[in-house]
Amino acid sequence: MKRVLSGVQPTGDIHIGNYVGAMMHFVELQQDHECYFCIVDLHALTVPQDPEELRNKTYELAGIYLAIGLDPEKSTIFVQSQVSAHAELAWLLSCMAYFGELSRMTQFKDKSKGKENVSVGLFTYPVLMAADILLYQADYVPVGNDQKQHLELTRDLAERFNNRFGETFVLPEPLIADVGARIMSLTDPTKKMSKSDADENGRINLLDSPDVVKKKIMRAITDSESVIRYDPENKPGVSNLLSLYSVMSGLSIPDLEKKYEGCGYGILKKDLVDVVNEKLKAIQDMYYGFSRGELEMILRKGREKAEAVAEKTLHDVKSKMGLVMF
Ligand code: AQP
Repeated sequence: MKRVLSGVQPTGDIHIGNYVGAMMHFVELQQDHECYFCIVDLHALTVPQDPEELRNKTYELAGIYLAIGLDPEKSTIFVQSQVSAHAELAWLLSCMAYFGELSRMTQFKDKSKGKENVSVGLFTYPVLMAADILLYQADYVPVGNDQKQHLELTRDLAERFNNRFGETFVLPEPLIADVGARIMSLTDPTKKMSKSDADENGRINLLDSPDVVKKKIMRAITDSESVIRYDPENKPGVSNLLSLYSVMSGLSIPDLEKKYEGCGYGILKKDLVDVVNEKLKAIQDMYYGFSRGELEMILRKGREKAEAVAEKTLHDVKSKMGLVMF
């Protein structure tokens, strides 16, 4: 069975972009793949976090993983920092990664722009991500479009290691959806929907109430043409709504264009509110049913399963690199 690994940071509010770009695919993949899904709290530390908030968000994300349909009997769900092999392999790989290649990562450039004290962790973030993936010998990594460059770096590092020390790592392939891999902000459809965007109205959070969802979608930026057509370059706002609608409803974009031919944006938005709220209700009904004790039990089991696989890879890597093993 092919292996899958992916992770989400327990920061901010998990939004519909995270869901349609990555998380909803986790649920499909667990049916016929050996899946590992982690809560990447070490990645969250690359920018300042409030300790109590980070812990709460970690439990929240565990609950969301289960609420969207991840089944702990099928998928291994765990917290990254609880499997120390992630940090260890990240160090070993960082000794093989080049300063120049990390400097070219666009996410680092975006997140460090204009900031004075940028952590070294933010710079080496993609190496930790490579360690997450390579430890589990993952064949596939379902991610949103923004992670494509990091995946390429992961493959480069794996290849470099294999060439120098012999076949060790599987070269992972990104799984990036055709529709929904880059959901844009509702208030500025030229930038991606993001947890760290100060403008709350730009994103729909998975735990938003129906009224809040309605307000955000009805206020979403469109254009003055009033024609419902998928054209991301000239009509980024409407195209973004169509992408969301398509992924959430299962209807294709051409079908939606046909359905709303001659209609105004208001009708499209109103229907999208219903589609989104129906989906979020199902997630929220599940989410609020888990106790912290139940979540801890699932995460503890996940840690044990993940650790067994990760330790095996780490042992092999250390031995090949010439570290003393006894
Ligand atoms: N707007 C998006 N559209 C589609 N997919 C997206 N992802 C993120 N934003 C979008 C995908 O969600 C997964 C989890 O993301 P993450 O927690 O690792 O952090 P991120 O990519 O940095 O996401 P955010 O929401 O933009 O957070 P901040 O603001 O903290 O940077 C990933 O697979 C990602 O591709």
